[in-house]
Amino acid sequence: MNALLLIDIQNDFVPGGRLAVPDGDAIIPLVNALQPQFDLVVASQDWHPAGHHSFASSHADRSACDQIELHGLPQTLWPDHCLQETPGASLHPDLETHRVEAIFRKGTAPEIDSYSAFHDNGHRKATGLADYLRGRGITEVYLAGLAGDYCVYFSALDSLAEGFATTLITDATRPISADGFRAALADLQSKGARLLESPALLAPQ
Ligand code: VGL
Ligand code: ZN
Repeated sequence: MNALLLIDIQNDFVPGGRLAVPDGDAIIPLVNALQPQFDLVVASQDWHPAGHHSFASSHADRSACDQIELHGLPQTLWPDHCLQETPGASLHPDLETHRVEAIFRKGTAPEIDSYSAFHDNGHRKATGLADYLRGRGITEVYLAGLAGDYCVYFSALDSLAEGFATTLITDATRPISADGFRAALADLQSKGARLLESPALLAPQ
């Protein structure tokens, strides 16, 4: 059984949002077309409280993109984004959600960031996604969404570590940084992930 994970396809991550991924909304028609090809579709949602420690605004004399150490972990500081219950945190209105059976929220603890849909960045707390997928009989995980070099990349790493056969659909994601994405793809491949373009999934079987 296979599952499609839709990572953080939220208003704040598309052009016009507070942490816009260039061309991020371009993936949505593709992601909608891909959904019927999978046994299970699950989404994640970045869901931060006001004053989250990953926000530059939570630190005096810091700006977005600064690198700091946060409670013992390296942390990139971001503009305020995906604030709980705000329109920016909503799934994009064009995203088809009829087949989305569960939504896993992450980034809710104020003191720690959570790029992956499986764990926080310190691997201290699981979201429950891995157990949920196993409970549904899933052995193969496919990933799409935003951003390719952050939340999609870290979700794919955790998917591999959890023992799922892991495939990143490379044209169904967009990165914040093209260089960061190239490095992320090379790392994923070296760890056993498969990279695939959507036509291979959409072509008649
Ligand atoms: C993300 C930075 C901060 C993402 C979330 O969804 O890739 N990136 N929070
Ligand atoms: Zn975030």
